[in-house]
Amino acid sequence: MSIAADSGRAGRLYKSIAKTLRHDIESGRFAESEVLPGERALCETYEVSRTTLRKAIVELIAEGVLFHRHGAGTFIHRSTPRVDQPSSRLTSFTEDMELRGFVATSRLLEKGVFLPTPEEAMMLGAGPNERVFRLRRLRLASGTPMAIENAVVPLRFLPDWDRFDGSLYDALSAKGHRPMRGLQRLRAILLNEADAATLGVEPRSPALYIQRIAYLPDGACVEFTRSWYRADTYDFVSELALSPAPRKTRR
Ligand code: 16G
Repeated sequence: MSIAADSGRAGRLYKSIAKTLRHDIESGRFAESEVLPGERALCETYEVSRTTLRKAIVELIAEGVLFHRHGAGTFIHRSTPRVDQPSSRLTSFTEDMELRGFVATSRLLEKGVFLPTPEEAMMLGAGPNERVFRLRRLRLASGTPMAIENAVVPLRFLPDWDRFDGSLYDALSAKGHRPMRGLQRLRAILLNEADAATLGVEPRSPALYIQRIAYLPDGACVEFTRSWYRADTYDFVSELALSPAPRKTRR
């Protein structure tokens, strides 16, 4: 092939990768984070070279779909404001459903031990070579699909992960690693096609995306979990208390 024809093909390729990436961002493929996955992961996902990927990213930055923060990576531009909603009890799905009178069950979607992604390592405060147990499950309440959950736990807290079955919090408790404190962040999203199919709803149905980081009493991070809860079946309730009135200042 001539050099001109070859460079023409490369030009078309990066345009088509930019288009696919734009579509994936819009359909919620990267909804769990504002940071675009790393170059290596993206090159593998889209089966392209770094040069082609970088050109596609530059194009999307020019369009305002992505933006680059020096030293921090490439971010997805989301214009909708987010609200942090505090919650008061650190319960498991099994406990939550039992409290409501449902039977909690799960369908296993993925289970295994991996090296953490950069995002997982950052969230868990783990080193890049510290192995993690990854668990992706469809959670059901008396047979109704409620949520998809991706839990990541440093392997040292659950060394016999291959025997895991049932409640994650029960398994951690049995090892003396019951999470004691957590930080949770929620936002509304539209489900992508695959997750919607798993949850048995129409593509682009609304859902609550919940990210939980849970800690042990000594401050070690034991869990980083991302969940997609169906908006039509789940009410998220927060207990509120009157806080002392702010003191009036004299003018
Ligand atoms: C809840 C937690 C999730 C935790 C799971 C354990 C939310 C949003 N998430 O679903 O972080 O991993 O419970 O449930 O509440 P399990 O003990 O029933 O497996």
